[in-house]
Amino acid sequence: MSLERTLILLKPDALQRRLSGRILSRFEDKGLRIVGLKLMQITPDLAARHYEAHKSKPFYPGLVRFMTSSPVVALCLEGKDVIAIVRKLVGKTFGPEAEPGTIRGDFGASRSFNLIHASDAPETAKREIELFFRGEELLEWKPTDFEWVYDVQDEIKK
Ligand code: FUP
Repeated sequence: MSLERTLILLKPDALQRRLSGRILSRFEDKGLRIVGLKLMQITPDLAARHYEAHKSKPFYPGLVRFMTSSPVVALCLEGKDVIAIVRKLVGKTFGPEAEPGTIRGDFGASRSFNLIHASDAPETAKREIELFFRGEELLEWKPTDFEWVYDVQDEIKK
């Protein structure tokens, strides 16, 4: 089974609104494995590197101001198809458009304070994880229910 990793940020509004525990529970409830987790203050330099693709957009200065305004929780999750699974749990970019049942759909009503970031592809996940975590901060471990979360029947049959 090939596993991938993804970078998630609980943004300043998630912490200011004391939603981090409930958002973290969504990922644990789904059976995803936490391999890295920390509270941190994003510097303007780190925000610029993380959002370099948006540098020329009109919302960029406000986005950097928001992301550096108070602490965030950085989270690295590992699992099979974890990037796509997490994007589905997170929902569409803007709260008013995100489906109920998703994190942004359930907790967000803003078009700029949207609670959470999640990597959108394997290449961006690798780049973003390296921006936010040192190698030794990511731990290898196997939850005891791993075979129950990921049905291994298909692999046994092979
Ligand atoms: P997403 O992948 O859903 O996080 O969204 P994008 O990569 O398109 O945008 C990154 C962040 O820029 C969003 F989380 C919010 C912010 N943004 C705005 O504030 N205004 C916009 O019009 C678009 C994005």
